[in-house]
Amino acid sequence: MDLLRRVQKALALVGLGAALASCSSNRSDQLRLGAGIALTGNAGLLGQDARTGLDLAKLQFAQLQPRLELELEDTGSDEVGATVAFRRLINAKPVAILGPSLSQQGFAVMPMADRAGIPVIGVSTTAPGIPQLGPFVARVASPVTVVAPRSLAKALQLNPGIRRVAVFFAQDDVFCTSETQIFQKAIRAKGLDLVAVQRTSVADTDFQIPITNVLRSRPQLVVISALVADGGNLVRQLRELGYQGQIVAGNGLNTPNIYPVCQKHCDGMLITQAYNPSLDNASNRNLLKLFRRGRSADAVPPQVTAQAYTGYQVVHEALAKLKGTLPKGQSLTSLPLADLRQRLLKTLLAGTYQTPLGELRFSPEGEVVQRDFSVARVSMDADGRSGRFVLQP
Ligand code: 1QQ
Repeated sequence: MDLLRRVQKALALVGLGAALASCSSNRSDQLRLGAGIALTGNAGLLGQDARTGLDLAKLQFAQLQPRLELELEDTGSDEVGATVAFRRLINAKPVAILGPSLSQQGFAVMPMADRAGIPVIGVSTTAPGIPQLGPFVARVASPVTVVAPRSLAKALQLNPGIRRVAVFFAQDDVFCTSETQIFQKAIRAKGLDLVAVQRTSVADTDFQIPITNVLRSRPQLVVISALVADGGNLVRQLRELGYQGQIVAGNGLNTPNIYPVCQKHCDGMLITQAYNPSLDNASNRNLLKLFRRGRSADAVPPQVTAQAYTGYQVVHEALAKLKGTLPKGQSLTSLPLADLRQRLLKTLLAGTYQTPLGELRFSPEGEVVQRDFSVARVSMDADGRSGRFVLQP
């Protein structure tokens, strides 16, 4: 018997054992947290950022109660892969699930978790309608309705002469089709001329013909709603075919993993950010410290890394808070799982969180309420391989 047990036993004799037991590390409060993320396919470059965030959160919260065991499944980048991954995750009986990466997948699989009574928290699903998929659905990624217009406004502020705007959008991705609607509405609201609306596909790699068509309309600003691989190629080919105007990129291109795709041609793109690495709060300081281990001292996490970290953090904090409401000595795992999930959802939605994304809370529907956003300009180094997202004043 180790020393702690001896002391507990002795105290039990005088009725203090239960109190001490609840202060000591409680192994029975190990809970499973599922995550379904696109690690492969055309959103894999975004999903890798999410995996980094989950790995760092796992490190950050490893020593804190309750202990979370992360069960990560690769959803691929389509609905079929996401359905297989979510079936596995649901069978693993997690307390909650983070993900999936894409709204296109979310509309297919978040209702599965919802029907199973499992809180499911989107960490990068930004299309309108996600929180409304069911009572157990929430997200920490701010909706594109809030995010998209900011980069357009910044482009006009930096280039006040812009009148002629063209948009490209991937027609086979629900996030891209909703984002372009928001961009197009904002373009019209600002009295600009929408000179071309060009459909593409997330599977496209060659954009010569659509670009040639669009450039005939002589746009001064091109706004792109696509995912990383197709969007990055589109940016590169736009420049190679001679386009010199401003480019505004949507959230699907919001990762430094785009650098190898559009290389030096990524330079100058504007993208709204729901994460500001210079935010000075404890949670962001922890994230930066962990992220910089093994990287340069000024390395900054991508937005999706911060969002995935935040998803893990809010679940952990809500569980810890819930644990605090239980009678002394009772563990979370002593609750029936369905009850635990329901109480987690209620606690999660009622909380306010200090996260790397700033202060967050949720609407009763599970929509995230976030205050702070910025717009970044991509600045590529001379080698055309590395670069930075530079926040604009
Ligand atoms: C969505 C998104 C993705 C493009 C980000 C990973 O915002 O699908 O809703």
